[in-house]
Amino acid sequence: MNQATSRLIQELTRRVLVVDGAMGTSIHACNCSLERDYLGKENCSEILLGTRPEIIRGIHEAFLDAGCDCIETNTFGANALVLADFDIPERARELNRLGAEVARQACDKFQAPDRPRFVLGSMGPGTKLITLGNTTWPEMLASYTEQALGLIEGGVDALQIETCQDLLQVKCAVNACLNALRESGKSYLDIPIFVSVTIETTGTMLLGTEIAAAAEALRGYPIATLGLNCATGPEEMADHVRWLSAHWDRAVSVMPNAGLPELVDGEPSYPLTPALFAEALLRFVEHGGVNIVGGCCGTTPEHIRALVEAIDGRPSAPITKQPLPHGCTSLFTVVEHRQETSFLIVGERTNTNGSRQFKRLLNEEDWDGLVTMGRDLIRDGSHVLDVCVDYVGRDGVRDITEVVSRFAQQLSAPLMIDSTQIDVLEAGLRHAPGKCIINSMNLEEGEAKLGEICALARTYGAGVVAGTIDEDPVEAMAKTAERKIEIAERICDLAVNTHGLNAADILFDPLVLPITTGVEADRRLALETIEGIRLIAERLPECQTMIGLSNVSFGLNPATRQVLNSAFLHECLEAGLTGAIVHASKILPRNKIDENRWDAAMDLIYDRRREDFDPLIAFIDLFDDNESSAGKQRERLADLPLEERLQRHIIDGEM
Ligand code: THG
Repeated sequence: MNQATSRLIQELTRRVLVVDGAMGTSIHACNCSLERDYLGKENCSEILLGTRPEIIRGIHEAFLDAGCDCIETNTFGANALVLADFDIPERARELNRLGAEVARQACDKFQAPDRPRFVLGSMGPGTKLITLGNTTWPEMLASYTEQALGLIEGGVDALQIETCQDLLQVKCAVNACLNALRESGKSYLDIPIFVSVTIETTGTMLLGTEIAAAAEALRGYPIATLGLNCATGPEEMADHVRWLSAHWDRAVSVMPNAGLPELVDGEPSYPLTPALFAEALLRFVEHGGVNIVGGCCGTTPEHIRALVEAIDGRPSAPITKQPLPHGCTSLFTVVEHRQETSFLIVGERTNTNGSRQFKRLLNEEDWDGLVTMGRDLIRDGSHVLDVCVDYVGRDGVRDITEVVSRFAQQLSAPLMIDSTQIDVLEAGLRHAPGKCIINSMNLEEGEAKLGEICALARTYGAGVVAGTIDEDPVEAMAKTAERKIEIAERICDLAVNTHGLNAADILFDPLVLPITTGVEADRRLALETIEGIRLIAERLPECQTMIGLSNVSFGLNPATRQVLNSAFLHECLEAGLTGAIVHASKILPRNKIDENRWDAAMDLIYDRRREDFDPLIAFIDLFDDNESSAGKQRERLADLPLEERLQRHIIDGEM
């Protein structure tokens, strides 16, 4: 489809648009009858669309008369989840259609060919949040989809997801809008999606999300605007507005309350006069970057009239933003994929395959104990947690739900959701409010399966680890640098050009396998991986790289593993590696490792075999358990066959 952009988007790029003010305050002033007008459903103002449409139309007209460009439909709470509290969930579609039609009628009265007026279909957060466990993704998705369908049927010019409190709620609502648009044969180019979040006086969204985390979690979605509304007046929003104006690469909207409410005779009263309100918003616009202004609670047609006069058809400031580095987020903050003076440290121990303790706690369903393990990893330096609950015989969907919902609310680090099961990945993503990383996808089962995981990444707004594995029936896992880069390039092309992921959100894993087996075919695995990292960093510079470090040393005893892991990590970082799944507290810097051991590790990693010199044996011998126990009869390990010597270094327990 090669469509022209909608009229609304055209106007928005031309000049600053003014949106209307509070609907609720005006409805209150109408003295409607609880029985006749509200049908006994107190506070369900949407129901007036059926019983007293002329009142709602009248309020719209008062704002249009004040000169605003856009009005919002009276459908803030018209979704099935909210309407269920009034026993009328089945009226959602109809009320939204009516809301859009009534607003459209009002606009028709005021618009002229050179002065269009637009209807924004209001979609509020409702009263139940997924992150708090009050509702589920599928329930909310169905509820918002029905609402968006009604709004589209009624003829809205944009879908306005507003007063957002929970990132899962926003992501779910955006998906609902996209589904409804598709079902209606339209796209977000015809009817753009606007998003507006609410930053409380605490400086974050209700559940603790910073504006930068919200922007990072939402940037991958095809939304036309991001902004702020409700909770406070313009002054309290200033820092966050400045941040958005500087960094959000699309239009920014600001719709504050008429100041912070004060209680007067038990009723909230909003202190800002129309003049003060308009002045504050004008400053945001003059500062550059804010393209949509309007009012929220306590703003009357007089506030909007003053605002329209202040803005006076001002042209939109061109959008010239500092490109933000890509990253992942928790419910609270952003963690950039590229750490300036470090690498992205992903904690490995919150994994049933990576820690006996984690596996035991999961089996005991000691959810708090699992959270404590996660917290310990963060304290030890992990930026992100690799969460894997795969465990034969257990219900993975239930386990990931229990674990991720707790981690998301109680831990500050973003999550990497690690599973081989697509339903487990999806269940995890449905409970993680931030921007996660999916671990992982590859081409072993073909392009369709890769496409399914890319679709998850798009739907839930996540980055993704991509392993260099393809359909090759003999050796699916790439073991040479050449094959690693070849598969990485193929996956990158598919993920970006076919599935619409951002290259910066792909973390290539060139696969680390043990070099500790003594088997000929495994000798070069580490150096091929280092070379693979170098090639990926060179040829796919926008993408990230990520390895599961501890794999390299499986089979050795803990002290030996610590040195090999640290030395190998050092070489990978030199080659351009940007992140690793590690046991952070066990990584040693080079200057903390004995020089002989370091050199021996290098000989092993780079497979510097010579006649009569096996670097694997030489390395292991440096950690001979017997070397420190003087007096004990010293057994010459070197005299034993390799396999037996390896056996002796395989020790159960932690690295
Ligand atoms: N690539 C990607 N994801 C991965 C891996 C990878 N996820 C899993 C794994 N590989 C990386 N994680 C670990 C975690 C722990 C260990 C190794 C790799 C480990 N654990 C000790 C052991 O098994 O001996 C400690 C056990 C314990 O504490 O009980 O070695 O390559 N994308």
